Amino acid sequence: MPDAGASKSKSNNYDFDILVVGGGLAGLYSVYRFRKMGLSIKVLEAGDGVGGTWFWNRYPGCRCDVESMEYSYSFDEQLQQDWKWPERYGTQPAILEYINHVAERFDLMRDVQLSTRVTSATFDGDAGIWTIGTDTNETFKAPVCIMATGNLSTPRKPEFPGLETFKGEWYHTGLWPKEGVDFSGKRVGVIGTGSSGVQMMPHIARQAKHLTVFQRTANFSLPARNAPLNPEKEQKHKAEYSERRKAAYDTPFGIAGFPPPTKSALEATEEERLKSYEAKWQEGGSISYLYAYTDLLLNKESNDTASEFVRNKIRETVKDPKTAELLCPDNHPIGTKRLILDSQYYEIFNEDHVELVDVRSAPITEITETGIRTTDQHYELDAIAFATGFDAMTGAMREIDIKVKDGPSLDEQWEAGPKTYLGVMVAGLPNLFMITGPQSPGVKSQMILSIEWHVDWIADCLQYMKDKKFNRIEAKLDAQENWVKHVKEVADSTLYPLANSWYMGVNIPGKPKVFMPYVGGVHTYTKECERVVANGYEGFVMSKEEAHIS
Ligand code: N01
Repeated sequence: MPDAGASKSKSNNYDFDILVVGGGLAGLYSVYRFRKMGLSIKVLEAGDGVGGTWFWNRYPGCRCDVESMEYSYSFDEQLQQDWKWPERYGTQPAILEYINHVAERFDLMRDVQLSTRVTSATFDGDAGIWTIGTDTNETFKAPVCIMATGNLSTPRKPEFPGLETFKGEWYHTGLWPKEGVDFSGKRVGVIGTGSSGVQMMPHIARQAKHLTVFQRTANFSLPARNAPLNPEKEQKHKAEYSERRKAAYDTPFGIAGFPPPTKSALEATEEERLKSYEAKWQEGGSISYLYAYTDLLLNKESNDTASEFVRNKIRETVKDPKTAELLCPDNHPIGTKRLILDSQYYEIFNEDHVELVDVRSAPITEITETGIRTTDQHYELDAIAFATGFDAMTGAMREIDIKVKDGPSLDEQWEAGPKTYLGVMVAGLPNLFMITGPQSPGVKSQMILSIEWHVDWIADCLQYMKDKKFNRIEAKLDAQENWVKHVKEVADSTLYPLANSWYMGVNIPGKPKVFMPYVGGVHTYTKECERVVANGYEGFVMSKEEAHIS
């Protein structure tokens, strides 16, 4: 751990105390947190603006599925009191505006270099230094490197033959043009019915002459019931902010305010269940619904009751019975893929100009000059929007050539699936931390809470090392093996592995089928992190190497 300000000395062989890859919510909070410790830091960000997910995903209708009062930083009381969210769920522009406000308010941008994609990170064990290479042909050196690369930051479109011949326009939700897209009067095809596709389609349906929805897997979606933020609720929430933020760490998803369920769905009568599901359906929001009973994500029979309730809602909403049946998910329990929140998604299928195409029974074979061909038919299109998701959780890190000099790359190490200790470090990669890495609760939690937890945890760890005069930390292999095993055991005790989800890596051809997030809950995870610290950073080796501090 370098001394504060030491990096400014010419005698040191590095440029910054800490290098951070990624200028999203995690990178920005890192600047705030580590700067407060007196450390020099540089964030390298590929985009020409900060915000990560909220910078890139500009598709129409993009909105967060966690309520705005929750989905925000907690590190500054005045910030959370001052900021006014217009709606229950933040839109992409509203969230990006908030992120830019935070960056400006805390003067974070002076430590961020934009338009710089990190391509490599190499640790020289003798010097104790990470060297980062970029697509701008620059190199940066620091003893500590933090991967704040995000979990859903590597957009992927399937390799359909013929895309290059398509004469119309095409887009990916995760790389949407800043200036927006006008689909007025166009025949638009959307491939993919995950959160992005489902959120986007009602907006496209309003503009387009014709919308063709290419669906491979029907997903469960609940009404978001978005609305302007109720001023009384907002005031109450703000009065309780700090207690609510603390309480959130004692909950599975990192969000306070949802009383834990008390009984199994099978202990309730059918009448009770329907009443409960109906109330949750009317309330809107996914946690509330999945929290109706204790075992909706544990017991298939219980889950069936919640799944069938939603299927019946789809059947009630969509007038054409054949289309309704196609929209009813039939191959995974509700909640085992990210439960979607929508605004009037199912309703669009009652409109004459919206057509649902089942590409599970008749897959897409090619993209032609004028549209999309399936094994059944050709669809004439002027524009195609890929809502086909991301190489989630590991994609962004595996794209960077991360390694200890002359050692195997992280990409090679993770060939059979990611292996981490607590989702925060990888054995064999000293002084390299991850924010919300695989095998941490990140994507199964209120993301910003998990980000703040990791950054704070790393900051405390670096302070501890400094106090003890250590300058190198590494996860132990056996601690990592045990953690990976534990993460798998926890997942296997739930219904999650039953779905072909991006949590399992199944959406990317050739990616190993491994359940990647930790689903033991934020409350369990944070206690484990605290236990590890209380035991002197159990599972980590800290040492003092002579080389790099001159
Ligand atoms: O991506 P996805 P996403 N032929 O992977 C289909 C977060 N998020 O961008 O299921 C035909 O979920 C694929 O089909 P299948 C959120 O965590 C949050 O929508 O693999 N179809 C699927 O339907 C979310 O879970 C918010 O059979 C193909 C779709 O493309 C995550 O990001 C908003 C195909 C991809 O769905 C990812 O969501 C948006 C092919 N060859 C995103 N390949 C909110 O906060 C793929 N598909 C609300």
